[in-house]
Amino acid sequence: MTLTPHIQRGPNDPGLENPDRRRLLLGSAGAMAAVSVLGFTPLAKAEEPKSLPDFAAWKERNALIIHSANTMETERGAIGSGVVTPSDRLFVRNNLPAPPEQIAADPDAWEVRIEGVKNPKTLTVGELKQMGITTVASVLQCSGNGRAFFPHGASGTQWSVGAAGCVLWTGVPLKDVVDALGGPAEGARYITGTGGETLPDGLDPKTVIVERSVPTRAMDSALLAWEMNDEPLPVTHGGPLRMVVPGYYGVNNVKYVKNVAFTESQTDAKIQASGYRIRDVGVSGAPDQPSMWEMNVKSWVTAPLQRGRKGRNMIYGVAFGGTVALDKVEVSVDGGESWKQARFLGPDLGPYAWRPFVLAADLDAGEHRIVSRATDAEGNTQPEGRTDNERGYGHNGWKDHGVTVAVS
Ligand SMILES: Nc1nc2c(c(=O)[nH]1)N[C@H]1C(S)=C(S)[C@@H](COP(=O)(O)O)O[C@H]1N2
Ligand SMILES: [Mo]
Repeated sequence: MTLTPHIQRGPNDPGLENPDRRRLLLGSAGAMAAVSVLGFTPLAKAEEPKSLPDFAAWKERNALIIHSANTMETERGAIGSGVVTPSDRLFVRNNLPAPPEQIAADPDAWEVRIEGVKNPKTLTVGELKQMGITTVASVLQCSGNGRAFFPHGASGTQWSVGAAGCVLWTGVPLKDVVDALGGPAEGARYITGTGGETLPDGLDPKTVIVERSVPTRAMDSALLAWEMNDEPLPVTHGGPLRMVVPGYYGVNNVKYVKNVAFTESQTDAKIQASGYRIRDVGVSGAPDQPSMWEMNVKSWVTAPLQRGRKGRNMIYGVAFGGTVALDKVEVSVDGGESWKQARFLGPDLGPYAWRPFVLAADLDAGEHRIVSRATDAEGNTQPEGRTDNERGYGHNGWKDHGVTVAVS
């Protein structure tokens, strides 16, 4: 692309003779200025090298894209062929500043209040550990994963594919806890979990608190987890205790959970009432719109991403069905004209886990658009397109998630 013919130059403009040189001299700020002359709004300031925030300093810097101090995304190429996402590569997303590390100094002493059951009770993690235990592999994915592909410029973190990972969660089945406390109270329709952050002063708590309600149909799979990937759950990911709702979008997996209540209605916290709701572009969030609960079927290619060699190429990716097991994944190396079924790789860790897949494909020299399309066991297949919506949630269209690879 050449900007030259469109730039309106003044007589003293240093770029008069050579616009490329002008851009070099001014760096990216100059390039931005040139772009805005064309009528585009620059998306971001010049890229500065960012470092990990303190609460996530233990993460693998090179595997992450740092969007902000509260939002870090896994690089598309950092997933590899693994079933389980290494903890130090997993994305991070905080709506509020993370609580201090000290909350996990004595993890067994952390308390959670269980309400809306026959016998409400406050329990420590130490006590929970005596009530039952299970390990579940589940995909943790932010509702806005794929937001960057929406052309209307949905506000929020511009996640591509990396606000997701597959994690082993260990803890007590919520059902075991509820049964021990006499079962849910009459009329309970939702499970409402409250995050343990200290709320900022001077703001209405309802507008900032992380409190989420999910339907009681999630009770049989939900757990209160104290371990992630076989290690004590780090505060970064919700330690000492997290409510995990397998197959549900990230936001429902409440970190540092301090209250779990069986309720007749959904919480009126903003994050539930108007946040995380699917609505048309330009429309405000409201309680009657669909809430981000069960995830939909989705997949994406993780390698190759840019370049391939003429001949045989191993194409890798990951796929999952949300709360439904996967049936198959197909891959196309011609942008969706023709498809071949990929092979699942590694052990099947259950319906909530993702499945890495691989397809060996012979590629001719030239550009290839590589896309993948997953189908779950109930016959739901990823659509080709996306459903535009105000906040850019739930994108599982296969077309946008493809990669263009130059083969030589
Ligand atoms: N207490 C609490 N729980 C929370 C959040 C939060 O800010 N506070 N963020 C939610 C959102 S929007 C997502 S996507 C996931 C991110 O989990 P992670 O940071 O462990 O990757 O946590 C969810 N649970
Ligand atoms: Mo999220």
